[in-house]
Amino acid sequence: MIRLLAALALVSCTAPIGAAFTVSALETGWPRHVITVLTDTNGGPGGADGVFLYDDFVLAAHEQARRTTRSQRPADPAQPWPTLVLSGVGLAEHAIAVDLNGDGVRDILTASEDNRIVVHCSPAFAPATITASQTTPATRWMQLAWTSWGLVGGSRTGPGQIALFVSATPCDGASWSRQKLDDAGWPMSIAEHDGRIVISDKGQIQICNPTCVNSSAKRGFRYLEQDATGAWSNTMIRQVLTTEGDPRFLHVGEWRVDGLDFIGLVSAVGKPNASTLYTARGIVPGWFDLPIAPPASMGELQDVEPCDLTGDGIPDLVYTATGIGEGESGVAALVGPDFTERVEISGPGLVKVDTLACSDVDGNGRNDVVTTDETLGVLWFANEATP
Ligand SMILES: [Ca+2]
Ligand SMILES: [Ca+2]
Ligand SMILES: [Ca+2]
Repeated sequence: MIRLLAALALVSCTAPIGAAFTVSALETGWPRHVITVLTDTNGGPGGADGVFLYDDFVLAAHEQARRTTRSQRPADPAQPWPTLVLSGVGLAEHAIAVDLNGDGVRDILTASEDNRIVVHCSPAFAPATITASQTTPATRWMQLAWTSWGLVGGSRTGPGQIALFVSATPCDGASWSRQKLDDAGWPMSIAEHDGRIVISDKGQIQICNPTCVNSSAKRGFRYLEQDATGAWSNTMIRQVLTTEGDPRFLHVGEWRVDGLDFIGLVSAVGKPNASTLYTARGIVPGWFDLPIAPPASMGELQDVEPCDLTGDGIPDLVYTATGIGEGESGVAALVGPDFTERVEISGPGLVKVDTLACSDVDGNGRNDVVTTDETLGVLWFANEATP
């Protein structure tokens, strides 16, 4: 661990922030653009519970509006984004896009908290509920991932579960089968990496009927792995104690530091001990933590993602928050040596921000930030520094 920390420090110190990059103040933030805003079922402004970025479009799951949206990036992304609004999804929590029927157009799958996963196949995008997702007792599907094995869903309550769904005719909702792979508490993220299914789980004790399950043993980061016989095993990478906070959205990837390759997980940990857990393995056996203090003046941490904002090729860390207090930020970043220089992205005035994604939305050579606020809708913030 000491060697890794030294390696990180060495690389960070020898890589100055791009001269054209501007560190903005909390009062100002970056220019904000609206991608999609829906009216919720109470007539109020509707944000989204998750935003997911693809090559030239953004998916968002709008729980309060009971909709999933697919917004196409226009030539000028500061102009309105043409949006396909999909109904029949109920309490939409998460959506993914994958071409299921082989026509070259990505179809859309939505995880819904009212005990269903819904598929919308091109070209009509009519909703078809995957009947195998309608469990007894009911469960709340929170997360989806398209993997080498098929569709993996994660749910909470009922009790929660991690399940694999497969179908030879996936546009037919009745054709899918479900195989439970593991119990779950409150899945926040599911990702395939290196032949495994990696999960972040809040693991809260669930109110469920008829059986209540104390899922605290699932709190943290773990992976599921299939052996040669087809059986699935469950390995805890890093348990997160209640005294540490809640594991939130997880990002898993590989990166190179000082010429060495690492596999790493990064996740925000919410209250009480708000922190960033950068869990890595590489030059030493096993997994270990690289805790990083998050940006000051934010609400409760929700997401953190490695993303190069400064243009030097070295990932910076971008954060979102919920429970944002007056004068606090909802989106901010840490850049520079050892992630110590704070960059304001949203400015104050946001309420509850969810997942984030990085992409050069406007093509100016710098990564921008796409996210959603509960009241302002699906947004992107322009990184206007010139490369
Ligand atoms: Ca398709
Ligand atoms: Ca950078
Ligand atoms: Ca840009």
